Amino acid sequence: MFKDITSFIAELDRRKELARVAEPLSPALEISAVIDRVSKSPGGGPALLFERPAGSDIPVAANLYGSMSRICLALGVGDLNELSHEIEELTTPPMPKGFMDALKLMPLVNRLTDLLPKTVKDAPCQEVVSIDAGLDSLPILKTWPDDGGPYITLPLVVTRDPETGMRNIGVYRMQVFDRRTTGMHWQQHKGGAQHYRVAERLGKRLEVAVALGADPVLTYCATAPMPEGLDELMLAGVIGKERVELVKCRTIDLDVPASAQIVLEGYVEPGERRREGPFGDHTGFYSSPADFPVFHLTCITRRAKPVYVTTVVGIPPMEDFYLGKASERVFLPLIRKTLPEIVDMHFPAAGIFHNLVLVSIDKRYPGHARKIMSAFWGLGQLMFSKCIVVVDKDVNVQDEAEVAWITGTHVDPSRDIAIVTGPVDDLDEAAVAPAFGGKMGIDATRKWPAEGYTGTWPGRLVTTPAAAARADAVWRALSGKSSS
Ligand SMILES: Cc1cc2nc3c(=O)[nH]c(=O)nc-3n(C[C@H](O)[C@H](O)[C@H](O)COP(=O)(O)O)c2cc1C
Ligand SMILES: [Mn+2]
Repeated sequence: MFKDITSFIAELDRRKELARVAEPLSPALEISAVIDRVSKSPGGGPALLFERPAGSDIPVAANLYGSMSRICLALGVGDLNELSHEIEELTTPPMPKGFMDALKLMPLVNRLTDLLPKTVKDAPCQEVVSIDAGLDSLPILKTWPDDGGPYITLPLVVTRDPETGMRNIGVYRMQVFDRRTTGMHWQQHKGGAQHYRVAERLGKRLEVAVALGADPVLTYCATAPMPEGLDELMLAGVIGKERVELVKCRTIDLDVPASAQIVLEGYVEPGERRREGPFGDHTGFYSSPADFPVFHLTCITRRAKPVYVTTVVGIPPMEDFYLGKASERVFLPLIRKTLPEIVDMHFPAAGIFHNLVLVSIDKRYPGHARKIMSAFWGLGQLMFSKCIVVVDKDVNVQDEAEVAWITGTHVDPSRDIAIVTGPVDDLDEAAVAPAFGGKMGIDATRKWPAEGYTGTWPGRLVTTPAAAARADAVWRALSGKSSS
């Protein structure tokens, strides 16, 4: 696994998956326009290293995870389905049938020790420590023309619950207000916001550490929708197959990933809010300005020669689609622990994760599709699922055209649509009220008599095996002729 971003970038370079941009480009709009253009090329384009951002001697890396091959490389798998298999194996250990058999489980037990991070004394991220450095020393991008300012778009924001001490790491954008303060855009449903809620109730300052350019596994894990109270570092230990190394911050009482390129140390005060936004968001539209807590910088620590790692969100597909795809594969086996009837699920890029969720199930009883919808609406960040389409297990949900075809042919809207109201994504500007609105489920499974269906469900068109074999032979002959 890659110990840091520097070694990941070197490997991308070796594999010819890195494009170096030597042209001096402005962090205000120019660099992000290139990133957007490249992300839209087939397969997501190459990773990018801007060697000469105007006004800074720190290079800017972007689109590092923005392709199937790079997200796989980052997470140490050949195919994202391997992640599902690994997690399935780890969470379903076989029952040993005796002592010798139990010994065979040792490798599994060893892997459990990777769950706990360890603290180191010397860390690359603290080669340079500056108490009075400002954010103006970093090439932070302004990504879209009407943005409220420059934004740190891929920060790993570390906090601790002031009461329980539980750690959380999440990616929440930070708008630069001036060289020592930023916005802290943790939405109300997220882990960081919960810690802040507790701090405000206690009337206490909440310390915050922000890691920029942490190693690839950790970066992904910070975006993962871990259940509240479960440390993202545990997931990083599982996927990275080694303990995450942490180092103590210099001005606050928090630990940060030792592998980071740059660390921002600071705090948010209870009761303080400031207008944040607008921001060109991953919805493909500008998010409206709103009030969010304020991050005060106390110290910047960094490598002697750091790289500034960033991402640009915008009209899909962008880099975040691949991070989301990894979560889809990581959480599938975990969701199946309580919903074993789920066969597969898919979040199309155009649905920006939660706007469109396609699920296939092994239907066992009347109303089963609706049970799955209710379960999703009650399960962590899946509560944001705006439209859930449930199909039978013989439908391949990874094939969006197949799902559209099946939905069109299997649904009577007067019978098969469920509408509910509840919490919706903070970024949903169409909702009836902020963070509150409607959600729709479409039952596109074959309906049963027990569900009131009185007809005979029509059979799917398939020819006989004999005719198919004849067709194969004829087709081979035909294509042989045309190619010679
Ligand atoms: C590039 C990127 C930017 C993100 N920006 C934000 C953000 O500004 N605010 C937010 O609440 N979530 C944002 N997210 C989503 C969170 O990182 C994600 O929901 C994560 O699971 C939160 O972790 P938590 O459950 O520990 O809060 C972003 C995700 C990505 C990939
Ligand atoms: Mn969390």
